[in-house]
Amino acid sequence: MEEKPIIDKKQEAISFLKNRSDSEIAAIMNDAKTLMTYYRCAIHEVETKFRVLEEEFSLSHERNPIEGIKSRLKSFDSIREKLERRNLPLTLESIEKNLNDVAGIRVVCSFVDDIYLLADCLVRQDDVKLIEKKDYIKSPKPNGYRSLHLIVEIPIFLCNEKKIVRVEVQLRTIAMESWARLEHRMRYKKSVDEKLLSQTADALLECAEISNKLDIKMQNIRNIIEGD
Ligand code: 0O2
Repeated sequence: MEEKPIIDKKQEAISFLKNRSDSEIAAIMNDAKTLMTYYRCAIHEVETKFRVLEEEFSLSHERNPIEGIKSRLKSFDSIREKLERRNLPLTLESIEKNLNDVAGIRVVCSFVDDIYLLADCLVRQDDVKLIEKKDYIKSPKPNGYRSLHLIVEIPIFLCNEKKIVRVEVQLRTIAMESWARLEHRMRYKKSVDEKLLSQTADALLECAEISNKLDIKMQNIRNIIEGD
């Protein structure tokens, strides 16, 4: 079967579409819209799961492990960039097969223990299938990045079918979140020169170590208060 490209500004897509009829183009666009809708529905499903856990924890444990939940659908530009970087085809089939993070949920927690607790509660649910777990808390990235990443598959129920959709879940503490946001902003700041970038990389690594110590101290304080 011929694979269809996603619609974006790229030359390949333009030349692919050049000889197509209006109805063929409309069908391709419709397929892209449908796929994105599935990812959006999957985000709702996973977000609801965390909201339910949040309700349960505040009811039965009188505490709330969740400080905030954010979700995002990967933009076509970043989808294209990731596929190109990996030399993968720019098609809807390729997106579904090769990209795990088109639908993304980020859960910000109060304490490191809460991250593992919530991750465990999620993957134990019988409609959730854990595909991959990357623990950048136990093994931080060389630049200091910490977070727990889960790739899960969940079903979304449509009128006449059930679709299995992949979602990337990132769980982190407030300290990890503020570090990652700053690092992300620095990385995409084009006006910063090479020398300054390398200096900020060292400073960021130091900040990551401080933020790790902060998380450990905060966790210890909570353990003392709660008598763990
Ligand atoms: P955006 O804008 O957040 O979407 P995979 O996704 O498993 O196929 P990848 O991309 O190597 O392969 O996965 P990884 O390392 O788990 O990272 C995925 C996402 O984690 C990134 O998405 C970021 O959101 C976040 N992340 C990973 N490393 C870093 C880091 O060093 N700094 C910051 N700030 N975030 C990081 P995207 O697609 O890069 O971006």
